[in-house]
Amino acid sequence: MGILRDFDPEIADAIRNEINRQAYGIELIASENFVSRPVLEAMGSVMTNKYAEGYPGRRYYGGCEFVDDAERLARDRAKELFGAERANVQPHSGTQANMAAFFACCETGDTVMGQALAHGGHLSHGHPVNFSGRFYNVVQYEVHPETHRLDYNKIRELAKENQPTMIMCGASAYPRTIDFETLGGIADEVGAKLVADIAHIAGLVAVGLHPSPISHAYYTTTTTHKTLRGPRGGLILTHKKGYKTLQKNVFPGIQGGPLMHVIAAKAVAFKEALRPEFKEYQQRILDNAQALAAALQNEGFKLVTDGTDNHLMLIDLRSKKLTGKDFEEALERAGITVNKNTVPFDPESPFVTSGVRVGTPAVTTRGFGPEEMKIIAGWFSRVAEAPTSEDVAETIKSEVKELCARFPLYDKLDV
Ligand code: DSN
Repeated sequence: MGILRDFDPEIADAIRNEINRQAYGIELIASENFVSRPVLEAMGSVMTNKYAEGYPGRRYYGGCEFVDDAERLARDRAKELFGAERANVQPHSGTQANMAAFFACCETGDTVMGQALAHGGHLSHGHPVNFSGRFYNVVQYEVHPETHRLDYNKIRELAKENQPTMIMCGASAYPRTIDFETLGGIADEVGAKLVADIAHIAGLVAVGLHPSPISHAYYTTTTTHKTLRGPRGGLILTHKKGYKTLQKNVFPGIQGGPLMHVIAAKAVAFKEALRPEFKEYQQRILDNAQALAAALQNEGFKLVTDGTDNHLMLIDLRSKKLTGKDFEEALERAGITVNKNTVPFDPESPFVTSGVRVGTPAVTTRGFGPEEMKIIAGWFSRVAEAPTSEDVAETIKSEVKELCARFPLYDKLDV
């Protein structure tokens, strides 16, 4: 490159520092991943220059021939990947995808149900500070007080009592398999539309390693950048019946011009996900999650629900006399990135929390396997024993750097 560095060395420095942070640190944020070079190239392409309000063949701007090609490819590949009849690839993010689904299913003021954020749900599933909690009458469901798993009987009871127009299911911090078939049955029983947000587990769903909601949900929403390992963005899948309403609620309902460079990159990511190697990659994510969960438990860490079925786990740090905030900061000093996260029925605030969330998609992408998971669990233990020790942090940071150097991320990437 060099062109950016010549013009704007400050931004070039920020990007170079981020390249190095990603290359020499351990990324365990469950919602993050590293895209491939083809995805990166498509995202950094001239398609960013193009306005294309509307849909392929029906745009409000001229010159859309080639962005139409990209959007058609993205849609077709998304449909094939998830076995869906229709796809809308324009949502800028997961929250925008959910907003479009809300608008397509409900009128403002309607009653909707969603999983509480503090119990593993998401802001856009009805949290009071989000549009979803402000525009609708929200009934939030929680996990079971003892098992910390979804309690489908309780969800059914709440649905019967409240008669929601829509039930939003899916999670951003739930380590167990979600039973979309049962949730679809509950929605049918009360005449509600089921929206399944599979942002976290989309890669697993795409390859059949987590049950798919496609045939049970009216709309399935997702991001494209988590387990799916594509560019940052959103996607909605549906059947013929729900499509027309969905289209107009994405554009012009909640968005203007689509991000065509991102849509092109989504198409590239879907092509990658359709290859047999992607299923092997998703299986390795699961194998690593199992290995990391077991190794953390061997080190005396308590996991919410005592394990995981998917790519993430929640560590309850109360037995270690640590808060999520302190542990997140201590790990960061040692070159390991996680995010603090509430655990079910957490006595601490969301800014402090009693837990951290840990996921394996990113480390799996760079080639780590079960042996590296054991090493990571050992580092967690050493940091938890001496969270304020600069010596411990420095020593582990150099060990982290050494391990990362053996698993290079991007070849010759610099600015
Ligand atoms: N912020 C994302 C996550 O970390 O799960 C969800 O939007």
